[in-house]
Amino acid sequence: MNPEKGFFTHQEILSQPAAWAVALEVLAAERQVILAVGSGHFDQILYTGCGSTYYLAEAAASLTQELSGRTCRSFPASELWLNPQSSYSFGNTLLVAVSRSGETTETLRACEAFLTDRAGDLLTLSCYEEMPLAKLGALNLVFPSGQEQSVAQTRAFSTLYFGTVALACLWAGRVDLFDSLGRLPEAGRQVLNNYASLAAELGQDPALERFYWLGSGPRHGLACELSLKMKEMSLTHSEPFHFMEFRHGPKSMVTSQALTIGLRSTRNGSYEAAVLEDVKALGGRVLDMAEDGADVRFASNLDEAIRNILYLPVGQLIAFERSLSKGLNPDCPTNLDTVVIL
Ligand code: F1P
Repeated sequence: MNPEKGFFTHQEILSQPAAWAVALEVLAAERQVILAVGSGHFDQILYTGCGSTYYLAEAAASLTQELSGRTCRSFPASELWLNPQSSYSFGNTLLVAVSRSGETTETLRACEAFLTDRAGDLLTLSCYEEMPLAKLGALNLVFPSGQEQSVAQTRAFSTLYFGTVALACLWAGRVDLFDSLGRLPEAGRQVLNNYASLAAELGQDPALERFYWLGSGPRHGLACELSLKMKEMSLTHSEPFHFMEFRHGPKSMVTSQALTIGLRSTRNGSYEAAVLEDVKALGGRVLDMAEDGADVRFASNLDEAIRNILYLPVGQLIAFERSLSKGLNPDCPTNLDTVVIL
């Protein structure tokens, strides 16, 4: 008998905090090797992936540069593979490649080309140790707790992202932040428990037709990922923007059928809240997610650098609920494959 629609996706979303706790055990065990790899004299650290894991790469590059001060950039794997000259300036490079499956062709080709050119060292993060990517790096971090049945990534994304946050903390010498990662699973459970019903209400609201996701700095890549989830799971038009960019044209699209979700930071919270107020003044719907004083309130008491993962669960659940409300099956989205093999 086939499981009910969305069975796997729902389990995967709800089990993310437990997956993060298991991932932390992997990272703690590899801590010294991670420090050794990151201690190299690199001119730049590049992050790469495809689809969800490209957006993860963007979020990871932004956070790592913010914390460590090192030059960090992100590219889709297809760009590193097919347009290397216009993608990255050559120099001693640490390439961090992220892939749930570990067998996406573009990611493998990008890594193989990088190794052939001897441009530096490769570090991989993936979920299946038997897959090719987990054999290519000088260090291959594998997170089995991120494995999932569903096509659209949720638990895999957040678990792999959790891994890159830990790398950023260690490479920045922020042992304090690394040590506080252990508090994220409980903070994630609180967000899921407190806001699953709000996510269901918004996901099931037939008056909503389109979604805009606003995030800046280390949160922009996460806004892109949540927008992709809405597309993949529910076939809904959805678009991410840097927070302040929304006024420069896109806000013209605001109507009462549009929900604008803000991944609001603490650092720039007042500027970002003003954008959401502008959206409300235009008659648009708003969901404000932040550490405090928001519709979705994390109340984690964790440093802003390590709590960005908490924006993911509610956004994932909104997409999941909308998919079901449209009679779709988020476990196997239309037109999508689990892995793109060329
Ligand atoms: C990358 C990816 C996913 C996407 C779909 C197809 O997979 O593009 O991001 O949602 O599942 O594959 P991977 O390299 O992370 O396994």
